[in-house]
Amino acid sequence: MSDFRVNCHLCDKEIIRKPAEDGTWPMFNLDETNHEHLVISVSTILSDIHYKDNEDKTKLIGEMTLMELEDRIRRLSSQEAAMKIGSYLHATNGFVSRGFKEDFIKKNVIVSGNEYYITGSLDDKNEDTVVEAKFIASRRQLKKIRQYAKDQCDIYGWITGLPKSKLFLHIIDEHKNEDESHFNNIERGEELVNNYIKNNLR
Ligand SMILES: [Mn+2]
Ligand SMILES: [Zn+2]
Repeated sequence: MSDFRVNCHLCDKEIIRKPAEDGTWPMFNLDETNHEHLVISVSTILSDIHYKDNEDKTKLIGEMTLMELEDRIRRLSSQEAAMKIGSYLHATNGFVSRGFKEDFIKKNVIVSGNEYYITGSLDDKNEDTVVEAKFIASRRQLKKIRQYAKDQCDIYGWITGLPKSKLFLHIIDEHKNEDESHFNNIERGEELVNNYIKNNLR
């Protein structure tokens, strides 16, 4: 079995990675004890803020619980296809991924004695500006997605220290952009992260 020494992409400590039978690559300390972090992606935090519903998931809808029904819909509508459309639209508009190393951002935070790594991926940046592109089906969704993007940039600002953002907001069915400049509210970004952790984890 091949295994190799790398630096942890989160804490930078030297670790060993080896393939597991399920195809994943778990991380180990040099003494081969598990090397693990608590990781929260920025998109998890944003979905919690913008797409949370408070419905009881055990409620029966016909034969199925709401949770089973949502699961089935998700499988049918293919999350993967949705992600590919997103990458395609980003790429055709010049937001080509520059690779994991350039796009990946992270910051650790300690809340009630636990360390969490908050991770994200930038569409682009220049010296003092985060660039976030959104492809919006129609104008009806503009207001909601703009607020989502601003929250996202506030958190990215907190992670990177970059003071400004450029929102590239493209409305697909009008072939029109509603771009906007934004000053990252870094304190607010930090507050969104801390609130998510306090409300969802312990
Ligand atoms: Mn984007
Ligand atoms: Zn680590």
